[in-house]
Amino acid sequence: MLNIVLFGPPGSGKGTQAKFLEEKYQTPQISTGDLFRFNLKNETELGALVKSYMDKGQLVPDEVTTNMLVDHLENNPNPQGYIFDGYPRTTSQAEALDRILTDKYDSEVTITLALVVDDEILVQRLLERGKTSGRADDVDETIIRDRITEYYTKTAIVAEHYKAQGKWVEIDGVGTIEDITEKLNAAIKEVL
Ligand code: B4P
Repeated sequence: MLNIVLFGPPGSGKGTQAKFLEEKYQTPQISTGDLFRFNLKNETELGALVKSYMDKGQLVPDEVTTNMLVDHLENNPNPQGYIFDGYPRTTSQAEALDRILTDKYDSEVTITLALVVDDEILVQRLLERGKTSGRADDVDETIIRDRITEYYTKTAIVAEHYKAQGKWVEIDGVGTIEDITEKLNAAIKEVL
């Protein structure tokens, strides 16, 4: 299996790049953000549960997020692997992903690609997306900054988990979308 973790702060280009990688490697993108938004849109029980967290730019509790991921994996088997976009976002999620891949697939994360982008560029990108995305968490600059703070307080530490496993590669996430895709592909080529 090729299991790629796309990592980075909100607006760093994870979702944007996942689409290209998905096509090239035939490994489906799993975006926990997209899965939550699907539940919000369809007014499911899970949607009602996560709405207040997402609207405020806070992380959804680990157990809720991991249970949703496990369900999604079970319903979408792909022996070739996956692109994890926006999961894990805490060390507890990173440990859960290791367990899930080992127990269910006798596999592991192949590589973690971390997109590095300056905070002010992140804010500008997300405000720009907010003009058309219809996402409540993209329109208010305070909420966007809260999401970035959540990243530094809860998510950035996940780097240590993957560095300890020798699976951490940082990629400059500023530049054209095509240039960044090329850099990601070059890093993946090293581990194939
Ligand atoms: P996500 O949906 O993951 O939101 P995101 O981080 O904003 O998206 P992404 O980072 O993929 O966007 P992209 O850069 O591609 O999460 C939303 C919320 O869901 C979280 O706040 C949390 O509440 C919840 N959640 C999700 N996963 C969770 C988890 N594991 N645990 C707990 N809670 C979780 O795109 C940003 C913009 O930049 C786009 O407009 C794009 O066009 C632009 N862009 C991309 N690359 C560019 C480039 N190179 N140059 C210029 N613009 C670029």
